[in-house]
Amino acid sequence: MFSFSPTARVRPSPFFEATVAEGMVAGNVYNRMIMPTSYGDPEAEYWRLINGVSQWDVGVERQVQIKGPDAARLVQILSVRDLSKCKVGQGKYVPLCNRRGTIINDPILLKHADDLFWFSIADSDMWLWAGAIAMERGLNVEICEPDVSPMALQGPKAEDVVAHVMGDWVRSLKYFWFQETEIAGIPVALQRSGWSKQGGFEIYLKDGSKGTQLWNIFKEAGQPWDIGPGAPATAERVESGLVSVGGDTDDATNPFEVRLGQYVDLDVPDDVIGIQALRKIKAGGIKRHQLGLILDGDTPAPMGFQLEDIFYGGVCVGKMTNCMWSPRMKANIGYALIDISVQAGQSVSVQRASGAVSGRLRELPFL
Ligand code: THG
Repeated sequence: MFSFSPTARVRPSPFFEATVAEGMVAGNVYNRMIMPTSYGDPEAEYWRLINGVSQWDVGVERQVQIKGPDAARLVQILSVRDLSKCKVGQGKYVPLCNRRGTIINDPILLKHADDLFWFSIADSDMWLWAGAIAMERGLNVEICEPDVSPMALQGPKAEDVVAHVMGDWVRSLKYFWFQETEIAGIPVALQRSGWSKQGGFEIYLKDGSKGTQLWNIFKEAGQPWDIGPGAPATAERVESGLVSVGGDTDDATNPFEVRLGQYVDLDVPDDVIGIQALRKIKAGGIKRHQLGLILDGDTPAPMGFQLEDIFYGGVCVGKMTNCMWSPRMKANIGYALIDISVQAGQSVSVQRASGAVSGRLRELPFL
């Protein structure tokens, strides 16, 4: 039984009751909310994501809404990716940086109208940041958190379930594009997105009083495809090379170091926060990079993780930022954020709580 003491500062997701009813046994704190992480059988939850369809409470992906005459300007000032070609109905993955070019969040931006945007944020307070920058720049915008909570359906069978509930039109929704609609009178936005590389959708619930009802509609509709509860799966996302900002990054990490350079457009206007620093960083050469690390041994690492030092030739060259048993690779894998001089193919030693473990570096993604 999962026990959680509600307080005004740790907000329950609208799907909380439904996930408790599903047998949620573990959770994590993300954006001052509880994110379910397990329903008691991590192995089954992993294979369901790889082969079937998995239903996730990702209400922790909070929305920061920016509205008003200067909304598009503010959104670009906050984003190091060029948004000038972003269309209404389109989503974009956008790194946000501070003035030093350090990545502080990596939301999906949803453009609802020329003057209305949502940042669907990762784990840091972008509401405060957006408000402070709007004030500093004298911009005419309203910033709020709307009543919006995403639920994800991920896995190769997610599309069949969503089409069964919502109609075959969902099959032609393009990657990261979204559509406002209703399900049994419940207002939602449906987007082809989600924090896995197994395909699927996110359903942004726009009425927090309807969480259990929406959850159960998909739970029931998904029975023929053997749907079941799950959560963003560390093993899958590491195999797939997805970045977790705040976990895989530290307070000096720039987007180039963690393979996000393709989402940085150095020719955006000079007033974009961090872009001048990123131009200098790029010109001066990147000092660290993110590689995959496969540890020796065939015993699954225990769940739970803290940063670990990586040694090469007896010298600490960086950190291992996550480590998880990969059921498909049959090895403990993770990411290394290390000095640029240490390269894929080389062997290193990781200082684990249980002692030193050797491993080999390689390029990401693993799979
Ligand atoms: N969905 C929604 N909001 C979110 C997340 C999400 N907010 C928090 C967090 N996840 C933001 N981080 C990411 C990181 C990676 C991706 C999405 C959100 C992602 N990346 C793909 C990749 O790297 O291969 C594709 C990026 C691209 O090509 O544009 O999907 O999951 N609503």
